[in-house]
Amino acid sequence: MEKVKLFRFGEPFETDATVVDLRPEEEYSVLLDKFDLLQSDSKYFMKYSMKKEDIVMGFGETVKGLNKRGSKIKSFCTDDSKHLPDKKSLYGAHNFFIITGTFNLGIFIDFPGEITYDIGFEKYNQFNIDIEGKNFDFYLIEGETPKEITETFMTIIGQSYIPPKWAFGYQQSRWSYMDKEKIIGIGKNFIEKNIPCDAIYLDIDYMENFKDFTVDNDKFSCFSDFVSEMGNMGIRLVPIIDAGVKIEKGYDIYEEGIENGYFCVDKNQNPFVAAVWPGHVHFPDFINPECRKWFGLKYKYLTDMGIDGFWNDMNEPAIFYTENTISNLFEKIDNLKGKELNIYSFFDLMESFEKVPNNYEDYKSLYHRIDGKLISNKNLHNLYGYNMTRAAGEGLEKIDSNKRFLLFSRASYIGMHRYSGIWMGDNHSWWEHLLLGIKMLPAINMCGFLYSGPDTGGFGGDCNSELLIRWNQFSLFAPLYRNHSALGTRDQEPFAYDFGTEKIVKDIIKLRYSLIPYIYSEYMKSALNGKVYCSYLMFGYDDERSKNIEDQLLIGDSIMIAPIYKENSKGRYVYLPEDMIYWNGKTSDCKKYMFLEKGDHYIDVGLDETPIFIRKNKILALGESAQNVELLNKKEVSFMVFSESFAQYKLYDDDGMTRNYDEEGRFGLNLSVENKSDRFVLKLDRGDQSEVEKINIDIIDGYSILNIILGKEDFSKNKEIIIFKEELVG
Ligand code: MIG
Repeated sequence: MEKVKLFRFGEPFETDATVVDLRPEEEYSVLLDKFDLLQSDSKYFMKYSMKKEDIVMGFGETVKGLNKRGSKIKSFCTDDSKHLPDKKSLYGAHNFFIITGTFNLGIFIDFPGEITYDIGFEKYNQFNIDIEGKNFDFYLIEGETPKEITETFMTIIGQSYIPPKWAFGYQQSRWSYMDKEKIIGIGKNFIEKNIPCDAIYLDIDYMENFKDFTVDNDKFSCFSDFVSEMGNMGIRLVPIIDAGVKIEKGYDIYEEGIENGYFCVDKNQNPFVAAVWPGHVHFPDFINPECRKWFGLKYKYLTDMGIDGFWNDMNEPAIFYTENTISNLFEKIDNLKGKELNIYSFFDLMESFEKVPNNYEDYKSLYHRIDGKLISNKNLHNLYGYNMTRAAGEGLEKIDSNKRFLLFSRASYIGMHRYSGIWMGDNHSWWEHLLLGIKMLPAINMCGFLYSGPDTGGFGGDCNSELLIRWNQFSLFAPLYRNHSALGTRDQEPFAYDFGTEKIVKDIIKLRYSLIPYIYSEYMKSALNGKVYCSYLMFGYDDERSKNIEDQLLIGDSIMIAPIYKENSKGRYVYLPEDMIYWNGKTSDCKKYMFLEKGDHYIDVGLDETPIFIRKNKILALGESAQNVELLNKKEVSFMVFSESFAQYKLYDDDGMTRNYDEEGRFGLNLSVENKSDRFVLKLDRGDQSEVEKINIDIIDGYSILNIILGKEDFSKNKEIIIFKEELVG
């Protein structure tokens, strides 16, 4: 931990973002060497002069690319469904970033209130940090590379959330699956059309009047039977839980919350009232551990009926309106009625509408009760969604301590990554948002959230066939691979288009299932060893070009991807920092491998091709696709090997359900392939609980492919298998 220095300012609120106990530095000189520090009565300001070559990266969920220079970012969890290029805040608040240039430095500001970062927006070289408070922890993390810094950071924030293996399957969602017949029909479609699918989502429509932990008895009658009926099809249901609790006499969650004082309050200590989906609601005070315990165990209502996954929504917390904001608006309208509006009063009126939801004044007047004191939400704002999801995570652990549940949240703060994943919120069916997801996933990974992904196809707006195809070709590499769309938009399931589109999307989903051995293995090794699963090229290469590339990503350790994100593209340019093997992602017919030398290339990419690059001296593992994760054939595995001199792969596996992670490699398989002038030397080591019986190896040696099939008899420990090139070629 010598690489991490903690500078403590005032008396910070305990966020539990980190898991190690560091002694704060006594001297601030190391910090003051880098930053100018200014303060007012209520705030701190930090200033850093950027050098020309400095790149500022990280910050998790933002609308920006790899390098945040030129941006303004506000760390304040916000529900805003228009992710336009100049949006300063999205749903998460992730205060970890790295400055890399003349030196490398990681910074984490553990402060749950608002922080504004001006990263050369006002002035080209000036990086200003405005912290809306005086109590926070400031971490400086040293390291040789951004990768090393990120990994050190991950050791201080603790192990990332691990979902069940089925959560790596394809998932179908839509806001407006109005009744169970609709969902059964969707499920049947997947089965009949042989499109793999592991889960269908229940959006707010399944609830009775949008009340948490209720089920609409009309449209979703006999709920547990419905859950098992879907289960028999191999499809799990994942219901949504919202932050606001409906105010309704007799509704148990409301009554218990009131009785025990679990709700956030206003300045007079009355439960704070806001309006969201259910109408008027109170917000549970998740900062209070008692409230967390109570709310977390409520998930049992649904787990008892067979549910084993959840998504937590609206937990920034999102507010449609309060009495305060809505009456201000009405007053304004009343005052203007009958008068002639000039341009100023007209636009002022228009803007007044926009100020109604998620108004900062509302967060200021929303209070948490902590140790008998009232603390405004504005000071702890970014902890709200985190603690709702922590409540769920801790509750689910109490409900079944050894079971893995699927859990992800919309709002987040670092620390929550130990309990769940996040999805990227309400994106749009725009090509720009396909690219945005590509740029965002590695930044989110850097902040500890390994389980993440975009709404594939886009949430808002209508998605056309080509966009759906290209989006799936990217999302298939994201840990969370979910197609989701909004009420009122066109249907977006793979079969809602023409037959050609359906066929292509189906093959992409099948490619995902083929790659699950690798995706799961890489995810698990990353989570268990404190590494990222998905990263920018610079995490693997130190050349100058790689430092600035954000539209090609490393997925796990063995492959690079270069998704197509422009409409009507027939291909794209890629930069290869080293020799690689290109594979077009086809598993059966038209499977194409190509040896590509280090440097720049233009690759043709047909609509049905998914560009995948096997890195030098790396091995990609894969298997056959299946209807769902449980049905994947564990007896056979394939490897694509690019061994220029020596390549090794450790295929991780485990039971996928319990928390008994396989640290010993019992379920795994190790393969190494040494490339000597006249022969390949293979070594294989199979864990004693591995079910693999047959191994299919493609050694891609420059322009030729050697195919080798190994059976059980070849598995004996430390046995070398020698294959002479002469025998095989020709
Ligand atoms: O105000 O539950 O981001 O995924 O479909 C919208 C309805 C509320 C926002 C979520 C979205 C979800 C939608 N929710």
